Amino acid sequence: MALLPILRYPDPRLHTQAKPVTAVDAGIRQLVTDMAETMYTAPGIGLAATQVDVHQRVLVLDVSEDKSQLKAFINPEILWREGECVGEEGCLSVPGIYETVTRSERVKVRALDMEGEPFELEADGLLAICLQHEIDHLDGKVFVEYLSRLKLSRIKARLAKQAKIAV
Ligand code: GNR
Ligand code: NI
Repeated sequence: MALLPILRYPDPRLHTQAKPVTAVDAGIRQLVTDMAETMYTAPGIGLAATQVDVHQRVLVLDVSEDKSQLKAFINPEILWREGECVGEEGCLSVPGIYETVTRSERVKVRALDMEGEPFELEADGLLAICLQHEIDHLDGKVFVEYLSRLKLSRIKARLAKQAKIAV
């Protein structure tokens, strides 16, 4: 097991478009294991491979109360989306920043599991929000980029100040 370092916004590597996984092999299963450990330790409810500087379409999440529902999604695709919802989001790559984002309320996702088997999942609530947040990471998008330019420039200034204080 290994903890992986998480890239911090505005690291340009967070804007990398991740490539589809071609084979769900031992290397991918190890990546999923390490990402899960990194997510639980952070702690966070989701993590995309992009955030640990691996540019393959892999994400993990666990939105359960007791952290017992780890889910891995390899090559996730949104089949359809419906409705709109507004919620406060945070991101392990943008520490200490919480902002309201509008997302689809329900999504249906198809992905491969750890064995390389396809599955489909209809999600709403926090699971739907988290899936959209993580799939955005795989497409090189960070949630703060949905905000106004003014808000984003204020956030960048706050992050720059934080980075100076951090050792
Ligand atoms: O831990 C996380 N919490 C969270 C809260 C609201 C909406 C999305 C998230 S995902 C985030 C972990 C993370 O940065 N995943 O990419
Ligand atoms: Ni994030």
